[in-house]
Amino acid sequence: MAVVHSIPKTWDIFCKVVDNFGDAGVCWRLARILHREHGLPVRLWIDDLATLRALHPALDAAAQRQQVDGITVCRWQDATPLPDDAAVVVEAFGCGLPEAYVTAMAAGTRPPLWIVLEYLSAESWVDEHHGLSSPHPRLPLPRYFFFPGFTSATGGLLREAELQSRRAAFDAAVRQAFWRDMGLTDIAENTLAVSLFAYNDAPIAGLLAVMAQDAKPVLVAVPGDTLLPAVRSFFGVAADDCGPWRRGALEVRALPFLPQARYDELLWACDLNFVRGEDSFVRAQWAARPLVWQPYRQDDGAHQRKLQAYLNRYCAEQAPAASAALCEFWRCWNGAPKGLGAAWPALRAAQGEIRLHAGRWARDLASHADMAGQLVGFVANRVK
Ligand code: TRH
Repeated sequence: MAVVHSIPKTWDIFCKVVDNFGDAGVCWRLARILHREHGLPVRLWIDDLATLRALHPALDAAAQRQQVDGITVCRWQDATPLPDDAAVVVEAFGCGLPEAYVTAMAAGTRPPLWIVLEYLSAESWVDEHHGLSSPHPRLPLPRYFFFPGFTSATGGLLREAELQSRRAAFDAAVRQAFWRDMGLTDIAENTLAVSLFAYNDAPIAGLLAVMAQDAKPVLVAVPGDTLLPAVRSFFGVAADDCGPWRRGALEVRALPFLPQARYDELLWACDLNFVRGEDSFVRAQWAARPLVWQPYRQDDGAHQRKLQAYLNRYCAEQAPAASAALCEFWRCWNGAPKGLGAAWPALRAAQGEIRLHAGRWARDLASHADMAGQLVGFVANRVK
């Protein structure tokens, strides 16, 4: 009688949270898409369940192993053994793999395919490096770089299949209901709604000061508590003051840190989104709304190169005046805060054109294959 071997196909994703939410945010999103849209069994090994829980509150931060939305979420352990069914292992952002797991991979006859998932960048060198093999220095293990990115030569961007329909269904009535849920019932018709997510070295006081001078009402929603000390200091209120805070045209509201899916809704509800790092940056692009990005600071200044490379792509097809206003504002936000006083009115004046462009940009990006789908295809071509 023929022996039928079941083909192993489980994906192991390894994630170490360096700081902030981006590492967990990207890995969780990838895990969910692989499972929901490609039917793959996925295990997410993560060393910081509390951070993941902020993104997905249904998670138990104390559990060693749990099943959430079809994903097996495991606490990272250095002694993690290699499960029999592992077919693909994704090492997120160069976090390394547990030594025991790697040793077992090398000893096995059919080691899982090892993918090193890299950070997102719009720099042109990414096109040449995406998909390159990266042999392990000591062990005979096949390993490949996978770079997300903005061109068809890269691995693309994470995008759920239902994202566009969810966004399209977010009409004026749903938007109003969203604001109501956030405790805001009285937003005037001509208000500029802004979401503010940034690192705490961003020039928050400078931004709030220019917004307070605006000719129209500006509502700034701040999710999470990172920026609240700077906001309170701008308004001169005590550390336990929860707002809302008002000055001139400006009103600032503190929001809780939202679950990942609700954060999308905040981006869709706003006219302008300040975002940072990697995942919120991508989501703001899918929101098809004007955005201002603060890249994650790196000691060697690599973040400034990333910023410029992105602006070069983003502004290439934009009307020159709008492009100049946007670039100047991003430059001020990322290191030249004295210029914000002039850059804000210029940004406001170009807002209509910048919004149209944001829609075109999102449509153009959506014409590229999404990252999870590309990753599945990449693996299928190598695992026979
Ligand atoms: O938190 P971040 O600054 O993460 C960063 C970057 O990923 C950076 O590249 C990396 O080196 C560093 O971490 C270690 O920003 P990012 O990438 O936007 O991740 C934030 C996540 O949090 C994203 O998934 C969106 C989510 N989020 C919510 O779910 N709710 C919220 O209310 C907010 C503000 C964000």
